[in-house]
Amino acid sequence: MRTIVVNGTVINAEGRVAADVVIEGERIVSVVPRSANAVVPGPDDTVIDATGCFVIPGGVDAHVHMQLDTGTTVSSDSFESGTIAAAHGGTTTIIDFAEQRLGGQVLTSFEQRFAEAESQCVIDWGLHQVLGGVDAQALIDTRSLVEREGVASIKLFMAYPGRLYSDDGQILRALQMCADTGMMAMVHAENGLAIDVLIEQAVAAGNTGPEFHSLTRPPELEAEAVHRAAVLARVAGNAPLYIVHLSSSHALREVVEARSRGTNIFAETCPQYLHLSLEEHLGQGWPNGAGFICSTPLRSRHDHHQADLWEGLRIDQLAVVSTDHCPFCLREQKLANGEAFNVVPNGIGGVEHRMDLVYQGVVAGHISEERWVEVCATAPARLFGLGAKGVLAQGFDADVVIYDPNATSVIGAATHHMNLDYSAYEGVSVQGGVRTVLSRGEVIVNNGTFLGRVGRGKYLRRDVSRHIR
Ligand code: DUC
Ligand code: ZN
Ligand code: ZN
Repeated sequence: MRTIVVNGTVINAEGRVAADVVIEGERIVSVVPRSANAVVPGPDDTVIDATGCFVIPGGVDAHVHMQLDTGTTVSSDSFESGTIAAAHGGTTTIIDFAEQRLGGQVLTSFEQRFAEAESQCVIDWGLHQVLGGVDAQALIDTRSLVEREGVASIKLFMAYPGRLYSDDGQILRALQMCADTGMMAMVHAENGLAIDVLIEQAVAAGNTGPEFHSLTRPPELEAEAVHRAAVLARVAGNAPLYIVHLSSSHALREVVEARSRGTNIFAETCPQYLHLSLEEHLGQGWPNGAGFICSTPLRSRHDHHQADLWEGLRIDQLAVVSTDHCPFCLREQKLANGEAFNVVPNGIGGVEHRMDLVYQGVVAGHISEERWVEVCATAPARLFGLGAKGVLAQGFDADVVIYDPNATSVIGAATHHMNLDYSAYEGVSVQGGVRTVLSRGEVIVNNGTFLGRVGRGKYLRRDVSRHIR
């Protein structure tokens, strides 16, 4: 018995074709152009009509934080609710993080996180390994994770001194390991020591409104950290380097400069930096401004950051759009410690709306449909060693999204599926929308109804990517 998606326009990163997609079990067995011999469904075949729609690979969100324990609170989406929301939005793979903290064990942190996710995910999932305390044992253990658990990427922090921060020496050692193994080093690039001084000074001066979250994390300190990370990656032997949540023109320029020197550097941006701004959103004052506190922060709309990021996506200066989904409810969590920017947990929820929000860049003429597919699915799959994801072609997993370019909707907390009492995108009108989502051949969402099963998501062992050298 087969499932055949007929009459749609199949869009891959490489191009588009009027074609039918034939699925057997969990895999795509053929993509048949309709100019060739028509696919004739058999009596046992399930036929899904995609007339008027795009047929695209399921989205791959390479940066999410489900039920992340910050020490004072836990991000509000569980692996269950967060992956159901992702599925509604056309994302069929997430990569979350196991987090080793200072003094903690890498392998224990991986096992704990694995156990949390395993029984809950409704879509396929993987884990990056955060190193919050780089020492000799942590590096030995992390090296072993590639073979042992299929973990092909680490994450390091240049921000958050005293918590997750690594100094330059620690970063260099970790990058040397990445150069040696081929693991991808994801880096939160902000100069955390300088930022902490600015935060202390702002608080001492009584400047505690939400906008000071952004004003104490200026784009220059993001760019400086990107530059430093790139230099360290080169010195380490050209380690594969991936800058997470890049938010500013300044940081983008450093990525471009480093690439021109042959640095093995990639970067992602996130929907919040493409759509939201310091003035309109973070600058709303209390309580709503708290909902826009995330790091890296939202940038000023007066400074061309958004235009530069869209252009960077168009011309492949930026490789990926991930969400950095890290939701906290507004009243019970964001504001639990009071109204001061420095006590608000950092993060925005958006795993459900990434495909739609990036598609608005297609509607506005910033990027093509092919590039939309590439930055949301194909590129993250390639960069993070997901060989069966991100492409609609024979042999790939049948993660297939039927996307109606003529659908319209308005984003809002009343209708979204995330476990979050507000939406950073409340009231945003969206053109285009997900109609049907298949994960490994199984319809898990159809016309807004979730049809999957909790725990059906498969852990994805990843290999070091062949595409990053
Ligand atoms: N960085 C992340 O990548 N996620 C949440 C908060 C942060 O600072
Ligand atoms: Zn970060
Ligand atoms: Zn993150």
